[in-house]
Amino acid sequence: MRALITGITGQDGSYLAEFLLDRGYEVFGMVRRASTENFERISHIRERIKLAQGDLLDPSSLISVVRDVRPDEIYNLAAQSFVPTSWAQPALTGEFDALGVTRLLEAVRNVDLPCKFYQASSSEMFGKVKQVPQNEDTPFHPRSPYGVAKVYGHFITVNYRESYGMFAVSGILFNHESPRRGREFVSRKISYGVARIKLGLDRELLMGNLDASRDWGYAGDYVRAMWMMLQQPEPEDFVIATGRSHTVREMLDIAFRAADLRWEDHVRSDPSLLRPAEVDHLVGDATKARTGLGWKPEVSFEELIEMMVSEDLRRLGG
Ligand code: NDP
Ligand code: GDR
Repeated sequence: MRALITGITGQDGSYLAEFLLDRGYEVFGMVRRASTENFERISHIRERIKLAQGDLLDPSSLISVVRDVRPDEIYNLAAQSFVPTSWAQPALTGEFDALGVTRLLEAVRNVDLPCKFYQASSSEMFGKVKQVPQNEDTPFHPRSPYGVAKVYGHFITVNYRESYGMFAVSGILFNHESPRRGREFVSRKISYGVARIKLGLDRELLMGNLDASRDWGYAGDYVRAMWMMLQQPEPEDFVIATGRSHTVREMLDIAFRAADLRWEDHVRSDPSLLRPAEVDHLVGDATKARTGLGWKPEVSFEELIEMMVSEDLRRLGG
């Protein structure tokens, strides 16, 4: 089997590549040109994967990649994935996260390849939630340009399935983290901040909304669900979540305690980190994935945060 992963240099791309290599897949990753290579997360598997140049903005590059690689499965993980940036760069976010999906689906059609297609949809589509917990039937009300773009990406995937009979599925994944998470996201910002404070490199950590609550899981568990969705007899969409929600405050508590510190002694509020419109509370209902795919998360919230703190301490030499 041959898989093509867009966004292979990101958090999920690197875990998914490892997962597929372990299953004997030939793994190709699509990477975009940057002035400096950003292959840190895939350096340990660099010799076992093949890379092809392409950009979600550039239709002909997508056609070339799909035509040259001829994958059995495509995982479209590439995106502008940081929610605050989507207010600063709303049109670019829409180009990547919305129209980029159409461009890639069109490339598959253009090459006329009978491959399976996975789209990385997001719990941010639920936004101002209409129902608690959220499942595959919960209506969307996105609260950021990112969420809006992801709703487009979600429905264009559904539409290509319905219009052309493609095996195209959308995984609605709730937040998932790991030691490879970008340092701008809240979990890694905290784990990295705790490690720096513990080692005397910093004294305080500036934070935004501590009341926001999310359903946080471990990225390694979530990439397994992506693959499972493409092994089903029929293409269907699934919510992937732990079913438990925690506040940012609880995350701070666990992370600082893991380093024998008290968050109240170090965290300061920075109003500039508050978002123009916030998603207050997300919690997913992954019953369909549990019964239909046989998927369940293995790593708990506490284990996840402790793992991230301990890995950042190790990296910083603590
Ligand atoms: P990351 O931000 O870690 O990775 C994003 C990847 O997309 C990087 O490899 C990046 O490449 C690539 N990329 C960005 N723009 C383009 C472009 N124009 N052309 C080609 N590649 C591009 O994201 P995650 O791994 O955390 O998330 C993977 C996907 O899942 C994203 O679509 C995200 O929106 C979605 N998602 C993530 C969740 C999470 O909690 N992590 C939850 C739900 C959905 P480069 O290295 O060059 O920047
Ligand atoms: P999110 O993740 O926006 O949910 O999107 P993020 O970790 O950025 O924020 C989670 C919550 O924490 C609050 N918060 C802070 N966030 C950041 N980044 N920095 C802070 O200092 C801070 N203080 C409080 C936020 O307000 C928010 O409520 C992630 C991304 O991976 C998306 O690509 C993905 O689709 C969704 O998860 C599901």
